[in-house]
Amino acid sequence: MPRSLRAASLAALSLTVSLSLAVVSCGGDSNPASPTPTPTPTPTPPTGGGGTATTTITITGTGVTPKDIVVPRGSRVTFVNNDGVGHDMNSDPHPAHTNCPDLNVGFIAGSQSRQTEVLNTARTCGYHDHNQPSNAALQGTIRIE
Ligand SMILES: [Cu+2]
Repeated sequence: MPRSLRAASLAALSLTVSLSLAVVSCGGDSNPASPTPTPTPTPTPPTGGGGTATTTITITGTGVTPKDIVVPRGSRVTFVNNDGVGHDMNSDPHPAHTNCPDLNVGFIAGSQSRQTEVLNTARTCGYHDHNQPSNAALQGTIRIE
């Protein structure tokens, strides 16, 4: 074996050994200073960009709030109509409402609320007021995670 190749083999071998040692020492070093697990922080509602963590959407004269929400799978979402007039809330697309039929709550009279079916599939569903399908203030998304 040429001298340079032999040196390279040795270097490769020693690299392999030190990598293995690094993996072992890394795996065994799981923060020995804190034996008690860190408490899970309370979820903070505004998640920014990805939608607000809540299961309630409120309708007023200025539209829906919050427009975009995030819910865990298995949730129901409640539409609360605090407007003086009725709103007909349904899944996109208008007028078929077939993307997420579980959230087709239909007509909600003023001062009433309606709850969706249990939302079990992880996906993002757009919704709108069927009586004002082009009113962006009455549109939003529900992201099911
Ligand atoms: Cu519609």
